[in-house]
Amino acid sequence: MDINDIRDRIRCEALLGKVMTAEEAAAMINPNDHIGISGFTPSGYPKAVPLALEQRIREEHFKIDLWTGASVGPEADQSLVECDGMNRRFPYQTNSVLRKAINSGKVHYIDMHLSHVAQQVRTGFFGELDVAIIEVCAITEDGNLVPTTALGNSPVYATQAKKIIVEVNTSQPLELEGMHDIYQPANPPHRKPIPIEAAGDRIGTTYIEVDTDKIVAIVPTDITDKTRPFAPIGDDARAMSGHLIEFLSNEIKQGRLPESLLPLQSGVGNVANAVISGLVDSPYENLTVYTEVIQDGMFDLIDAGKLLMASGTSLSPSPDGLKRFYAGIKDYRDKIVLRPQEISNNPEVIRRLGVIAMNTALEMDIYGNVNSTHVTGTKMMNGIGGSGDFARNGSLSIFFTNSVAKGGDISCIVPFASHIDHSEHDVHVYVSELGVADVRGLSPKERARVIINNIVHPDYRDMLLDYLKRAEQKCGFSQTPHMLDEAMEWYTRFNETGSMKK
Ligand code: 0RQ
Repeated sequence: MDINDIRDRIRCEALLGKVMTAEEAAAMINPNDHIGISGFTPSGYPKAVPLALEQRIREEHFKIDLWTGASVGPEADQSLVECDGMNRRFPYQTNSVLRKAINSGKVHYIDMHLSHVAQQVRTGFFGELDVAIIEVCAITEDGNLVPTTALGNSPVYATQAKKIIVEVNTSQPLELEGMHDIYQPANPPHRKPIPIEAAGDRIGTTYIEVDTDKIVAIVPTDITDKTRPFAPIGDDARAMSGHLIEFLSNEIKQGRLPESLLPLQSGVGNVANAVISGLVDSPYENLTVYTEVIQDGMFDLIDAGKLLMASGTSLSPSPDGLKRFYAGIKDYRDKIVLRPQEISNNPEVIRRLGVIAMNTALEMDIYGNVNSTHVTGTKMMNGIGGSGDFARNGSLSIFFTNSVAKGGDISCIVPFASHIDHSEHDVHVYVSELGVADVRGLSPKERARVIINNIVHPDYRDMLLDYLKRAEQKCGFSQTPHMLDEAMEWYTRFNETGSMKK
């Protein structure tokens, strides 16, 4: 691609002289640089410059630190690992090659709440930001940046970086302009209240304001977002969605929720997408969404006329969902607003709106502590992402989990969770394919019985009830009875025999 392909997208004449190839731009990056990129899920991330950087690293052998919004596509998260060029990475990832590098000690990974990143970058916890690489669909007359399918941490990276490389991506439609709402709060003690009172409120600009002197390169590209397909919606996910609807309908009946519910948040992954899709067949109308990722299920709700407004930081559809979004962008753009993740995941706003937070657990324990990140306690899966931002601050915090994993060899509800991301204090309701455990107002020992009886698989129910009863006797009915050695035996048994069953 050359300058003529993107002339209509660069409206600032003074910047036309900065157009160059990805290789020329990658040559401006130095060994050990801290690089902050746009992108959140495999959407809106730079592609051409990371691929050119990979080639340079293969020849020159050096490493960089990569800061992102959340997971990004393989052009960054896979390529820079395969050439052995990644030293440090935060705050979230989902790539299997990167995951392997993290779990074999090759990459330092900092797994953190997504709403925390911007302030920690501004305060300098991670050192200085050398380069920001930001994907845009256009540059305004004043040289400001119009983002694409994700916003993530782009505003803070563009503001903090010493130099900015811009990728102008012609595969991203110009109709994206106007969908973003960019607002950067000041650090304490100068922070003002964030004036969002409804999911669709707009409080900022539609572009990222930048110092144009810092733009050192503009790279044309047409490489597309590599979004990932969802698993087909199975019986278990359909059952969880049904349980959720029954639970929410009862909340409405009891007068605890309005008929249009409260703004919904739904996490990443197959289960979350399936649960949202299930709401299409629910009786609810005039729904709103205040979340971070907008997945296919939300397009289903918009098409069904049930969703008035969705606020997020990223479009995270399947490949077919992305095509559907592009084809219907004229209708979808008025119902979707994309914000920096510092705002989409902001505890102040989540509490004010009373968000219903819905996230997925890898495993949980009988008292309700949730592990979302570490497989059998030691190996990183993806990361906590935004689940903690929403779970702790939502007015209703719900976690979904299948009752078993790996064909029934693992019980997803165990005596003592091998790693804890969301404590018993953060969660109100647990849902598996078998039912709902509503533990609001219950003490730990009461809670454990409701969890075991309502959501544990029959193969493990008696084992867990037996554990609880013996732990109560042994600990004299203390607040949270445990037999720690025996709790850990569940993992030893799985590692030795391939199953948690006795
Ligand atoms: O493994 O892929 O090898 O088959 O975990 O499980 O059932 O497909 O679930 O796709 O919904 O992902 C928690 C990972 C769930 C996700 C997690 C194995 C299982 C399978 C995936 P295979 P499913 P999902 C905001 C919200 C944290 C971040 C978050 C996640 C694989 O939801 O990353 O919520 N959440 N962000 O077999 C061992 C167990 C297991 C297990 C399942 N108990 N032990 N393996 N698996 N249970 C969004 C953002 O921040 C962007």
